[in-house]
Amino acid sequence: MANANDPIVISGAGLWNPDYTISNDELVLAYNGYAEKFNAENAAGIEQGEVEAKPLSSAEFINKASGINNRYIYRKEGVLDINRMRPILEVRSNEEVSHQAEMAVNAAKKALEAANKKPEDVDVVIVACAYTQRSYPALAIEVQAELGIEGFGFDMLVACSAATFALQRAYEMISAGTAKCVLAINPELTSPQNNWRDRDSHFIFGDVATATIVERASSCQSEHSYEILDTKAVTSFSNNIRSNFGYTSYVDDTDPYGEDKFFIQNGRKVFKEVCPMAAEHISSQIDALGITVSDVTRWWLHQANINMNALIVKRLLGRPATADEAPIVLDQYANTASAGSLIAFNLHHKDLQAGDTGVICSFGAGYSIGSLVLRKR
Ligand code: CO8
Repeated sequence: MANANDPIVISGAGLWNPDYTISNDELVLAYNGYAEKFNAENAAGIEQGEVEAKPLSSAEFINKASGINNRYIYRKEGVLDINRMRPILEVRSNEEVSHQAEMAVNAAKKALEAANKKPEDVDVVIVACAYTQRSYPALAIEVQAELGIEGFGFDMLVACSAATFALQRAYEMISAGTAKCVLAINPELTSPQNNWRDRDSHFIFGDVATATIVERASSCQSEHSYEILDTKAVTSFSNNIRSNFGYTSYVDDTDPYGEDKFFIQNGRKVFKEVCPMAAEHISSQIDALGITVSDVTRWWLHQANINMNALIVKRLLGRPATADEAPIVLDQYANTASAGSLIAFNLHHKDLQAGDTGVICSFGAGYSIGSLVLRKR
């Protein structure tokens, strides 16, 4: 149960960046090389109207439409090869740690260190992200074994809201007494699901891993901790962001690598529909807590599009937010699915003073929106 004398806190956060990056210029050079080759090879079909020509991309468009300039990538090899246009992930045996579990462990170690915790202090591991590289055994159980954690672990998928929904689960388990210390991890390996041959979406995603420790204040030994004042989640079905790839793809008698199996979206509709939903979600949550927008020092928002973030905070504040109030990380990280708001949290929380209030909010496919209101201790 929530206990005013012993609140539930976020006591540590970790961020792990992959070794490689791809700038917009590199990305556009490769995509345009691929498109020009495709158009040359299909010149006759294009001429006769049987094949659609591939349009060219531009770094200027990407920056203006999304605010993205760069993205981290887990494996760069293959992505910029115009004859491949997808990363090469070396196959690992069952005895080796899987790629996504490795990303998760890297971020988890940083969160444990920030929270001043040892693996034996943790009793639940949640791996929450947009995709898991296999169905079972759960990645969380592999991570548990890698770190030597006792207790239990499970995976959960809620696209861009996976991280905030996992933090809500962590809060509720601690509140119910079924867990004492939860490690929630978001290994966002988006690059295998990104359609690098699609001009409209090839620039959107990046890879990263974040992790967070949630526990009671009474066990917290961290320099920076945040009382969780409230959590809120909502979902509302929409076909505007989809990936149809799944375990039935093999038996569908359709192309398991067809266009609809990648990330696909109607970006304009998403923009128009999700911005008001997210702003309303947050404002009603903080209203219910008796907090006003001017009481909020920091907005750690999901990072999909810079114009979306600007619009949402403008709706909330009635004026544009400063970079300090609503930090942007997507210029360097791109859209990292559920990890975006937690990258912003990781990089921009230590300067808050005791008593300062902040809001973490994610929004995306589903549609789904998840948010937490925090107060620095
Ligand atoms: N270069 C040059 N021109 C381009 C390019 C490009 N790369 N792409 C599009 N254009 C053209 C279009 O064809 C169009 O031309 P025309 O006007 O002649 O038709 C013009 O530029 C304008 O295109 P858009 O209308 O599409 O441009 P927008 O201004 O709407 O910007 C965005 C496009 C950036 C996609 C924008 O709509 C957006 O960001 N929307 C919100 C998207 C969003 O938040 N989506 C959430 C997705 S993430 C999620 O929820 C879960 C995903 C899980 C992980 C997935 C991992 C892979």
